[in-house]
Amino acid sequence: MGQFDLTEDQLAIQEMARRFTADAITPFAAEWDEKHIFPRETIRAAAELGFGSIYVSEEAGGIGLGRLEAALIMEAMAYGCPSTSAFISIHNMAAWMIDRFGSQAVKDKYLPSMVPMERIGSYCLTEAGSGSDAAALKTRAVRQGDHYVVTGSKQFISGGGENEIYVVMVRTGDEGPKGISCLVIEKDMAGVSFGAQERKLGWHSQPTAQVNFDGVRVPVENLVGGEGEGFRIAMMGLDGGRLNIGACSLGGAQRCIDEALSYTKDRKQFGQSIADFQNTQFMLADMETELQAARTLLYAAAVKVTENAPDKTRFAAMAKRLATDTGSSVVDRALQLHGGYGYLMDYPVERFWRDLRVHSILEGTNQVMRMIIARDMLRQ
Ligand code: FAD
Ligand code: 2MC
Repeated sequence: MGQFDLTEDQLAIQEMARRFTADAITPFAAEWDEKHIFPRETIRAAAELGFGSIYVSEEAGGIGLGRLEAALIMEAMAYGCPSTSAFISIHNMAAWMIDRFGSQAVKDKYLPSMVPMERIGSYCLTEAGSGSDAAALKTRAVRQGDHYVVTGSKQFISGGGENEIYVVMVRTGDEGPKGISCLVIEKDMAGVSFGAQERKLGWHSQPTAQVNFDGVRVPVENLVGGEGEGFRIAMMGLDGGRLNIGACSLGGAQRCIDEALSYTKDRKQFGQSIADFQNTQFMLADMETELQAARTLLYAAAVKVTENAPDKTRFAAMAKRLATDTGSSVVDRALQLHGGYGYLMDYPVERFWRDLRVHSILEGTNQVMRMIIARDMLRQ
């Protein structure tokens, strides 16, 4: 408590998210993982607390908070289930893009049902041929009268097949980032279809699938921002998404430190608790130190994104890189401290190990984060 000089309000939000997690997420997360259950009701319950619209403006029905508050909420929920927390983060990113850049018409059409997560949003950037090189995307939207006709395919879409709303980056112009626009497409529009659910190492509480568009007619009013602004909007969405993914790693790693503390105190070998070995203590000390350092950077980056600081993108990338790498490394060491039991599904650490692994890959790989950081450094 009192960390990072959090205000009374921020501490209250953190406490609310922790209580919600302890009651509604932690007791069920292992089953969601094992049986691949998508906890739609729990997600709706999170939205009742405002967690589906954390940085959507109050005018649009959101709770209008900043990115540090979002990070606190994501971190708290990830203590129970990083996969579910990250899923809610992606919805927040999609809703924010509509609120921040959409016309009044598109906001009125989608936000009233997205805020309570009656309709859940996906973010669609990646394609089979364009992952890290996102600006090379090929999904094409051709204007015909008052509609765009969209054809193409998006790969690895979180919520694909389940979610109702798809915020999709499409090509309306020439090659490169300036030819990209952002369109809201609905699950039920004619010509939308989905690939099979991907079989993944982790993130089992949420679906991932290819989303296909075959001549989908989308009203022009569904454009978010102007034509050609889609890439910048997508990247600004990711500035916040990357903080949240980093926060999910922090929360997951914190849980594994707590699990390791209690396990190493209980487990006896050579006639003593394994917590009494200096090696165990030094490992725990390093895990705690590294996690606190990553948390401090992430909270600082979150404040920069809230304040729209000129170096916000670099800080979001640094924080995502450090928090996700540190989170995975901490969880790996917590698993080691559990010995063979850490490898079993009877203990939660193996689930966190699997769930956190993808955080170094998605929302921009950690190599892409380094590219963003170094480019910004060299520009100065
Ligand atoms: P590639 O870009 O092919 O990269 C392969 C390797 O090459 C990586 O190690 C990468 O770092 C490296 N590399 C590439 N370029 C460079 C370079 N210039 N310098 C150095 N190294 C480089 N996308 C969405 O749009 N929406 C989603 O909801 C979504 N959800 C996802 C959920 C899951 C479970 C997963 C696994 C992915 C999801 N993604 C989503 C996609 C994700 O963002 C991409 O997988 C990621 O951006 C990497 O793209 P890629 O997989 O094509 O890898
Ligand atoms: N905010 C505002 N504008 C930005 C921006 C940001 N964060 N990042 C880039 N831009 C602008 C940039 O200023 C430039 O505009 P201008 O030419 O007017 O100056 C334009 O966008 C193009 O940027 P770049 O020249 O940097 O584009 P480039 O193609 O070289 O590289 C890169 C961009 C590599 C940073 C980007 O493609 C990227 O982030 N790749 C990773 C893809 C990714 O993160 N995918 C995540 C998918 S979502 C997901 O995984 C989920 C789980 C939801």
